[in-house]
Amino acid sequence: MSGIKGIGETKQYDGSKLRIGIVHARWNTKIIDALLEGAKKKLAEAGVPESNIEIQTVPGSYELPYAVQQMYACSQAQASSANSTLLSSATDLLSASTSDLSLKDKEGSSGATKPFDAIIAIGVLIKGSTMHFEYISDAVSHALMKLQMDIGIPVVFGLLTLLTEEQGLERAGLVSGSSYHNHGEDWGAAAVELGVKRRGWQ
Ligand code: DLZ
Repeated sequence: MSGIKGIGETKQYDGSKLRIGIVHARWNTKIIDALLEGAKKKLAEAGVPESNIEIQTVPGSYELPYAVQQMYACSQAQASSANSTLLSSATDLLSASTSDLSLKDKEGSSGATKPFDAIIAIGVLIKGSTMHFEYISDAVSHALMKLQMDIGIPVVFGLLTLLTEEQGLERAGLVSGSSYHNHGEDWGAAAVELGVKRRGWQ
C-alpha cells in the first residue's frame, strides 16, 4: 500500500505579501529541525520574503497554543505602532508638500507593519508509557483549533502525534526509501494558501 498522502496538486500561490509566523517546540529536535526546514522551503518557493517570516521556539508542544496566541497579539501591537509611525510620516510629508515618494516604500519595507497572515505551530509528541501523550495531544489539538477560530487567522496544525520515533523520522522525510514525505512542506504550503485565501476566497 502506498504511503503517498499529502495535500495534492495545488496552485502556486503568491506569498510575496504574506507575513508568516512559525513556532516550534524543542522536544525531538532532529525531527523538528527537518520539519521546520520543509516548511521554510515551501514558504521560500511561494515567494514569502525571509524578513516576513518570524520563528520562535518553546520548550514543548504543550506551550504551542499560548505561544501562537502571544505571537499574534504581539504582531498586532507591532503593526499598529508601525502604522501610527507611518501615519505621522505621511502627515509630515503632506505638510511639507514634498513628493509622494516614500510612503509606499515604507509600507513595503517591513513585514512588521501588519499582523501575521498565518502561524504554523510545529511539535512532535511521542507516546510514552503513561497517559501524558494522550492528554497533551488532545489539549494542544483542541486549543490550536479554537485559537484559529478565535483570532481569525489560519493556525496550521504542525503537530505530529506519534507512536514511535521512527514514524516521526519518516514524516520528516528523514528515512530514505520511505514513501513518506516531509510533512513540514505541506504545512508551509498550507500557510501560504490559507494566508492568501483569507484575503478573499475566489
Ligand atoms: C514532558 C514532555 C514529554 C514527556 N514528552 C514530550 C514530547 O514528546 N514532545 C513535546 O513536544 N513535549 C514533551 N513534553 C514537554 C511538554 O510538552 C511541556 O513542555 C512540559 O510539560 C511543560 O509544560
